[in-house]
This record gives sequence, structure tokens and C-alpha cells, in this order.
Amino acid sequence: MDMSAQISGLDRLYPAHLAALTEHADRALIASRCDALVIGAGELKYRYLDDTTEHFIANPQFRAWVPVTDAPGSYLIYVPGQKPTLLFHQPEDYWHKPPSLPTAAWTRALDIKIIRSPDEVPAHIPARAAYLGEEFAHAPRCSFAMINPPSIVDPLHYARAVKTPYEIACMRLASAIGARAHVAAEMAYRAGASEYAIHLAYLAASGLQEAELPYTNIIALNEGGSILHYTTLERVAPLVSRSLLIDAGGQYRGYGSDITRSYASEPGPYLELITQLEQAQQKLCRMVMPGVAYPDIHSAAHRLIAQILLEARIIHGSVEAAVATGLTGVFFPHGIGHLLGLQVHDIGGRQASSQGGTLQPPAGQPYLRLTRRLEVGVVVTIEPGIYFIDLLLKKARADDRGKSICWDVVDALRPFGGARIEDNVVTCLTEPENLTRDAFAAL
Ligand SMILES: [Mn+2]
Repeated sequence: MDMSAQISGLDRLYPAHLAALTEHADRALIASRCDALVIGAGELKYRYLDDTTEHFIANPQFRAWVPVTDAPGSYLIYVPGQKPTLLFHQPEDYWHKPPSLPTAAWTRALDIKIIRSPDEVPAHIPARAAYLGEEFAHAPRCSFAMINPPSIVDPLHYARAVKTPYEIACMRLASAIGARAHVAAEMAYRAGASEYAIHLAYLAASGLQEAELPYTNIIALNEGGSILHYTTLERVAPLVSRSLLIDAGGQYRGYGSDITRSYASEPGPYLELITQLEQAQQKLCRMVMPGVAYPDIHSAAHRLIAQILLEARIIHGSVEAAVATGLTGVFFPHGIGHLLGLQVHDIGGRQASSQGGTLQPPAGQPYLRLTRRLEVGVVVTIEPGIYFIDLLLKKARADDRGKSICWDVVDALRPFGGARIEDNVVTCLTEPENLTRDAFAAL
């Protein structure tokens, strides 16, 4: 299906998406003894001692209901049994272009009312309403019955992990945009571009503004790949580009994709490492099945990475010992992935149930952002990596683990930084749907 057909398909899926949200809200409102739900999009924030504003990112709780990303001061109002209302803030302003009133087919599922000023908000707030969102100066004036009650926030956040068909369709489009831009970035890299120039090639191909990306691009040549969140974007290309690690996403209607690829300029041990890592990553993607505890995928990743490190003679010993002593953690010091959706690290990854509570990550794995069991519709990233991080290698050298590391092999690989491969995967009843592989294959 081409992109325009997919986009028109979205509007057919939206009413069922809205119905799923109202169902969750109905239950939460009954449990909270509230009669209405009000969700704020958020406000423009002024920088300290300045008259310019920060880049506006609408509250994800609001964006879950309406694909409106550019209208600060707007509200979603829902009274059970009634059509939800979008209170659309369109100020009269000759300094800035006010946000355009949405007209796509999805708007038919809502009542849209335009407000020109925040002063108009209180008159629209129903009685006994619960408010979700950031607390603003004028929120108290609205006399909400409750503000961010856990009895409503917790079930809605927990439910967000399971995506509706509408949301998955948005994420397919975000993946298509990301894949297209990744191909352009690889071409720029192969032509010898600087990190900054690769970034510009990525942006041009994505058709997005930098502020519309789901997160800051990570584009690392050579040793930069060893810094997990490297965002320097050097303006000058290195004399020799040995490797590229690029972690960058696309965005559609507020939903993101989160894609990482690693490339080698020449055949050799680093390219071999990428090949092995990719095979392991594909095995891990196939573990994305309903009922699987996500920490088990993280544990499996450590075992697969131990195997790769042993075969590449980066370490010696056994898989069991490498995992048990934390040796794999020297080379793979982050979680295997996270929930993905309206936020690149979607909320609720450690939530125990719709009633709240926390599922702590396994001992020694503090960075694992997702500790829940997978169910149909949950979208996750799978992103194993192998890095040569000076700081962690130095620590390992100082303790027992250093004896199991083959330092000459490590030293030969340090100039390549590291490698990570990341796909976005939908949990399905049978085969998982790999949004990223499908998007690259459709190019
Ligand atoms: Mn990620």
C-alpha cells in the first residue's frame, strides 16, 4: 500500500481508536466518581529572562485523543455518553501564524470549539471534571474536582502500551519516513559526509523539521559510536570514516519510530560484528510474543551478545560466566529496548497493572525501561548493541573481568566506536510485525 492510501485509511480507523479511549475513560471516571475528563495540551513556555519560547511538545495524554500537535492552550473535554469536544485554542495574533483548524476526516468524530483566549476555558469545563495535564496558573480557576488523580492517570497510562489499529497505522507511516531518511543518511555517509551533513541529508529525506523528530538524532562516525547518546554533529568530516552509528526516527500524527543502524566502510572484524549483531537482533525480535516477560528478552540478549563476543575473540571463557560476572554489561550497558508510541520511551513501561504499582527491573539491570509482560498490540523496540566504551573498559580492566577481555582485539575495534541495531516490533497473536524491516523492504 502506498503512503497516501495508508493516510486515507487512518481516518477510517480513528473512530474505533476514539471508542477504545472513551471505554478506558468511562471505567476510570466511574471508579473516581467524576463526571467528565479534561485533558490539557499544555502551554508555551518562555525561556528564563527571555521573550522567546521553548519548542512546544503537546502533552502525550492529549495527543492520544487527537492528532493535534501545534495548538498550545487547547483542551480535550470528554463527558461519558457524549461526543468528545476539542477546545481548539486559536489566538488572534499578528505576530505568529495561529494554528490552522484541523479539517481532516477524523474531526467528524469530535465537536470542535474555537477559543481565542485562556479566559474562555473555565466556561467550558463541565461539573465534577477530572483534569489531566500540567498544572497552569489558571487551572485552579476552573475548579476541577480532581487534578491528575492516580485513579484515572494509572489506568490510562497502562492502557497506552496496547496500541489500537489506528495507532499502529500511524507508526507504520512514522517507520516509512524513518526508513526513507535512513537510506539517504547512509548514502551521505558512503560519500564521505560529516556528521552534520549526514544529519541534513536525513532531515531533507524525512520531510520533517528537526523539532518534529521524535528525539534528537544520534549520528556518530568512528569513536563517537561508543557514546550512547552522542549528539555532537561534527561539522567537519574525519579524514577516514570507518563506521557510522545512526539512531534516528520519523514521526507521523505525533507517533514516532525509533531506528538504529550501524555501517562499516570496509570488510573486516567490525563489519563481521555488525553481521553477528544483526542476526542476534532478529532472533530477539522474534521473541516479541504475547505472554513473554520483556526482561526475558533482555536476558536472552546478554547471552547472545556473550556468544558474539566469544566468537569474535573479544572475550574468553563461557557464555554463562560472561553473563554472570557482568562482563557482557561492559559491552552492552543499556536495556534491550522500551515501549514506543506517542513518546519515544512511551509511558508505563514499569507499571505493574492498571491500578499502578511498579515492576522493578531485574537486579543489576537498572536501565531496563520495560519490565512488563507483552500482550497483543504492544509496540516495543529491540536494540542490542556492542560498544567499546573507554570508561567501562577501564573499570573492567581494574577488576576481575579484565582478565577475560582480549585487549589487543578490543584495541583494534575501539576506533569503530560501537554498533547497535534497532527495530520497532508490534506484538501479534502469531508472527510479530516488524515495522522497521517492513518499512525498509517497501522502499
Ligand atoms: Mn530506542
